[in-house]
Amino acid sequence: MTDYTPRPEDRFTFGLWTVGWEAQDVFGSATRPRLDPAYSVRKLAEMGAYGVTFHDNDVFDFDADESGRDQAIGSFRKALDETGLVVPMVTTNLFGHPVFKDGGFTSNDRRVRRFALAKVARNIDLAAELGASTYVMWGGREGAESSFAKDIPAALDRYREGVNLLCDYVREQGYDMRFALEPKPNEPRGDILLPTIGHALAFIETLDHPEMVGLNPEVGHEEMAGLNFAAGVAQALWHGKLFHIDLNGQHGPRFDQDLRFGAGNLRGAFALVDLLENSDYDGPRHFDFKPPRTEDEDGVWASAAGCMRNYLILKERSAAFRADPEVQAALERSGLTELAQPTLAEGETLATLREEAYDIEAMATHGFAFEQLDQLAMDHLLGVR
Ligand code: GLT
Ligand code: MN
Ligand code: MN
Repeated sequence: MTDYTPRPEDRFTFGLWTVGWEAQDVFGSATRPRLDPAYSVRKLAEMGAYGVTFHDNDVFDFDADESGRDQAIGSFRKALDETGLVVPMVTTNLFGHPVFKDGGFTSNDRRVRRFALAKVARNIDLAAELGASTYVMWGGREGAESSFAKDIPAALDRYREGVNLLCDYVREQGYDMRFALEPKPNEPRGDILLPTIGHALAFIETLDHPEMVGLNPEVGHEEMAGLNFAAGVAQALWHGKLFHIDLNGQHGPRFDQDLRFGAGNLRGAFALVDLLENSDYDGPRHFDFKPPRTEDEDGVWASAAGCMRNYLILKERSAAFRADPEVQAALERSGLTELAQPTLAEGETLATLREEAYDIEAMATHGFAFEQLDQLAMDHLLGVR
């Protein structure tokens, strides 16, 4: 039993843009003032976080001159040094400025594509300087509203060209860094390229250095597409491609809610924590949420604390679930051990199977007891076991 107090060893990280979101949306202006990145760093450190992540323009403005940029980075770094917070991941803002209205790597305007790549390369230098080992690419503006506005194969060629160039750059510089693509089906574009984990996994295999590129899947993004996030993450792990993860909450297929982790689909969150905690993923537990527009600054920190608390509660629930002898018996009864066995035994062939006598009646009437197993999971999640 724990008191659910987050500690740096829990490896909880937050994007500066999450707690720092001023809460402007499509229908209304900001409801909160801007937070100084150094202030957010100190606040998150006090709360037990391990690190922070950022887009270039979360730290310095898009149009900052050299001295403005240096000053902003300096004050941010000072807060990192004072608190011991680390920066495991960095990313680029290729979506906010009007220049990126048709995307960065895949804009129909070649000048924009060239500028976007230069912007990323420059920020990769900063990421390396700060010790980040993961560089996220969320192509939120890489897409279209009209099927006739984007030649998808050509856009994917340009996407691949961009990622290949940046992989080469990281190799040339000798940086210890990998890229993580973040899929999303739509919003802000009507349709976004690489919309799901599956699309992104297939794209990665076409790259010059597929080993340098993995995924940064986000709970809400897969659920917006009606997909089971834990199942997608399990497949990403199976491919060795879970490089990073964005944790948040979502109520099914609708706009991207970015709720605090645990809100929305709680059963999905339980399955996810159970998966992560029993996997070999040892990267940060990164929260990419947006404290709702109704909240003042206290609400922002309450929301951030809730993300970590919910993760720790679910982690404890998962450990109790796995340790329960009745659960272990139920897993056995449901055939989980059997599924782990190869279908053919040593020396057998398809011919062996064709000659085998099958008791079809026994197989057809055999119950899998998945309901008993699922109810045990539910009991543990609800804290009654
Ligand atoms: C943006 C988006 C997130 C991405 C961030 C990385 S920015 O807030 O909604 O899902 O992870 O670019
Ligand atoms: Mn995200
Ligand atoms: Mn999101």
